[in-house]
Amino acid sequence: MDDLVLIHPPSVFDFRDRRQSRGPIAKVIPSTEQFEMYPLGLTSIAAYVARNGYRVRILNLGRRMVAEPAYDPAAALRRTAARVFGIDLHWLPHAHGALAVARLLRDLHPEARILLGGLSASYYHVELLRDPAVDFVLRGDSTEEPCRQLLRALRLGLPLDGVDNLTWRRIDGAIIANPLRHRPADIDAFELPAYRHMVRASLTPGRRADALPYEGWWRRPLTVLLGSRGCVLDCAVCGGSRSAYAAICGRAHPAYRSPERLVEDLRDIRAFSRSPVFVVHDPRMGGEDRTRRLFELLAREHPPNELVFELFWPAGPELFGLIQRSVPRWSLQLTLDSQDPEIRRRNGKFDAPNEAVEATLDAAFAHGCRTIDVFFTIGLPGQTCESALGIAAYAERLLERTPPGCRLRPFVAPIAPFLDPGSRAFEDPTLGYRSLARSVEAHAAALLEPDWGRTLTYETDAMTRAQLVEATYEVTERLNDLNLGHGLSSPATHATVARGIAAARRSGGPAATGADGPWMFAKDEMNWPGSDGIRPTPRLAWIVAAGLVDGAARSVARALGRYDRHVVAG
Ligand code: B12
Repeated sequence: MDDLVLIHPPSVFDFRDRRQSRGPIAKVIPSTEQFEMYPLGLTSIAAYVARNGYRVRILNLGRRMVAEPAYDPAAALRRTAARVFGIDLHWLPHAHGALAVARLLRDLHPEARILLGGLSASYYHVELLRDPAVDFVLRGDSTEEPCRQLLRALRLGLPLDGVDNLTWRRIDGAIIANPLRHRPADIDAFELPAYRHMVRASLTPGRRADALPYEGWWRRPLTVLLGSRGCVLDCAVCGGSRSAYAAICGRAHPAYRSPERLVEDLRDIRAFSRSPVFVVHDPRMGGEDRTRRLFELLAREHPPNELVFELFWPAGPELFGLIQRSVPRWSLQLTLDSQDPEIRRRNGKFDAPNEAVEATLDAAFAHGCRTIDVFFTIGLPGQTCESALGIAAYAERLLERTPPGCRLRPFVAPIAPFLDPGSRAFEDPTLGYRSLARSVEAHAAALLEPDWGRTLTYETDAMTRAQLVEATYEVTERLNDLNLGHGLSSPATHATVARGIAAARRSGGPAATGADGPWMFAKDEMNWPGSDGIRPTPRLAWIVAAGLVDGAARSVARALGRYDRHVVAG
């Protein structure tokens, strides 16, 4: 029996029995509308507790249900034996799936303990504990060590009040929230994400189908470098912002991964992937010294993978020169949100005039940047219909001024399906949002609505839900035309997107766009050139071999009762 099985649920547990039109809610990510990509943190938890001798595995139930129509989740869960089942409720769009899986497991395995975790579970820990299907929530952005503490306490029968960050139910029914003590400033000690663990698990016969992060991961592995936990910005609509992290994770400032450790992570990625690597958060976030050091190390590394950086504020020749000297192939992602600087200021990202935005784009291209993805958002504070529609004209301007041979791709997405709990937009009524769901249960119920307009759980003082939906269609249509006109998408994709939007508009009802119809770009066109997947390398062979040796040593130690000696680094 495993000590811990970490389960990633689909968004809606019985989605296969429903006809729902989810519109654009998952069109800019590798997942389908079931959000079947699991939080990468599951791998760092699994790697950490495994290193301490516990038997742990990941079961991506969502992916299996999406990919295999005959897969029976109830039968699979019945066969799965574990002392503790950990279910992620990281993204709130899993509210329905996570609770349904918890309740099913409670029925199937009444003796097992059920643990939830992730940002949304942390926010809603007390409500979740009121559900008899939930025994524990581990709060915060760093639950690797608290998870070990919990497994240890359960194994040895120790009191639960000693487990950091744990919310639990006392024998008399009282809900106890232990202090959020574990908020490590040093995040170098964890494998983050634990690619070695991921690769080993997805190469292990019998485990592979359960362990894949999403369909097609081996062909096109999306990999990221996670430079920090927490963010310096306080964007109104983000549940991972400075104030949201302070409230939910007790973290007032980001914790940074050292440039040395990030380069080590990159080596692990290179061991199996030649696909582009996404560097999450603006690389300048930790200050000038850290930025210089990172690029100094990258210059020595000379990574063959394309690196894709995010920018949160304007940049110029200084940063781009540094990147150009260090990274042979690089691109940018820029969440500009709106063409209106006043709306950007209110939200808190790219708070700068449009001249500064355009100078940034020019300088990036001048320094060899290959592609710039510009993301626009619908549903921002203070954004009217007119302003939302203005996105298309500005996208056109940016496309027109892109130098020949350079590639800029505009994207638009509504804030959907939910406002992030903990974000200023969710918490502060003066920002102009009316939220139509406050509890986990209300969000779970919203996920059962037949169309995405009715799943939206908010409107703003400038736009109703119907207007948010219509503005999304209109801007998407305009961008669809622009993309075709600028050679960014194929005529076939253009025609399918146009048909999908027209059908969605006409019916406003279920299944109008089809579960997986393309939106703006086909998922294939969104893939970066060079996304050609896996490559076996000596380092990969070494990672696999070291894993086998390690696993054998752990089994022996465990058989001798010698485990959990609080091993931190691997
Ligand atoms: C990187 C990232 C992504 C990556 C995903 C990478 C991945 N697979 O994890 C991409 C770009 C694909 C993405 C997509 C989405 N994201 Co995102 N993402 C982030 C970002 C920028 C950083 C997250 C991070 O640092 N993770 C670090 C890893 C190591 O930790 P972790 O995975 O969070 O896990 C730790 C804890 O959360 C916890 N934990 C997690 N699960 C579990 C389970 C158990 C049992 C336990 C005990 C603990 C636990 O312990 C882990 C280890 O300590 C945050 C913003 C921010 N600043 O935080 C938004 C954020 C998390 N995303 C968000 C959203 C809404 C989404 C989308 C739903 C958006 C959409 N509509 O498309 C999708 C969902 C994707 C899917 N499942 O298919 C919101 C979540 C708000 C909320 N509470 O619901 C955030 C806060 C902000 C935002 N709006 O972007 N995202």
